[in-house]
Amino acid sequence: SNAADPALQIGSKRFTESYLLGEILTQTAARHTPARHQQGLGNTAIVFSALKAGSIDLYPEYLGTINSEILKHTTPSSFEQIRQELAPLGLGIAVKLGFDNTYALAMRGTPAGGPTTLADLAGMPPLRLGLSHEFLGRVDGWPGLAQRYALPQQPTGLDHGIAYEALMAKQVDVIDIYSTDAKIGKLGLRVLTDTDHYFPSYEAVLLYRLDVPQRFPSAWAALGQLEGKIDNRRMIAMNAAVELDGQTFAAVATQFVAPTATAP
Ligand code: PBE
Repeated sequence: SNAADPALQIGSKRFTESYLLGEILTQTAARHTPARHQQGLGNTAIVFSALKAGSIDLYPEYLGTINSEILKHTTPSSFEQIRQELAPLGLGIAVKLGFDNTYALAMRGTPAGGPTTLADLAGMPPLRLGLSHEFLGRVDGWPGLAQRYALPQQPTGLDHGIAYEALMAKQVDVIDIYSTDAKIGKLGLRVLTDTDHYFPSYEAVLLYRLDVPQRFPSAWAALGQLEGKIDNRRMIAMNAAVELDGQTFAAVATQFVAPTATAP
């Protein structure tokens, strides 16, 4: 509950997909109750703090991120275990949206030869890794990855928003990608196989304050209808509409929430 504004407060992190999902959730809720999108508040830690503090009521998050980055577990937990662990904090998870946005490392799609797995990077110390700031410090990020695959490189930090540009400009050779990013396919990147299954699954869910269903019952029911409605293909296509076609977050979200027929 936000003292300054009685509307349902929805947050998002600072990358395309999170903005888009925040907008979809806000437009969905706004059909039933006043709702406000606090866009791109920051990284996971910042948006989660806003949730705990009550300055936002809910935001889209990923199960692997909740387990690793928020709860700091080094081994996977089930949906039910995570739900139970969040309850004493006055928080809950619900509404699996239907897609999984995992981390991976990727390189320019050279025609043939070169590394194809994360393990292959171990034998290539000169490769320049440019990794997103949050990934560099996460429990499910670089330190554990380097240890798992005995990787010798010293990565530099970059903002995920410029990672693809830096890769294609050959400023770096390897970046971390989010598997639903539209540019992976567009640029024909080579995604390195995680043969050891280092990365957990990152199914998208709503992370919310437990009083939301009582405070905003009809909006909450509408948000529940989003369960299973966004599969990986759909999410990639919506990310592409913003990142490759230059559409606004609001327009892409509206097309999802209240689709209008497209001209033949
Ligand atoms: N992810 C993968 C990260 C970024 C990329 C979506 C799980 C996260 O926001 O937690």
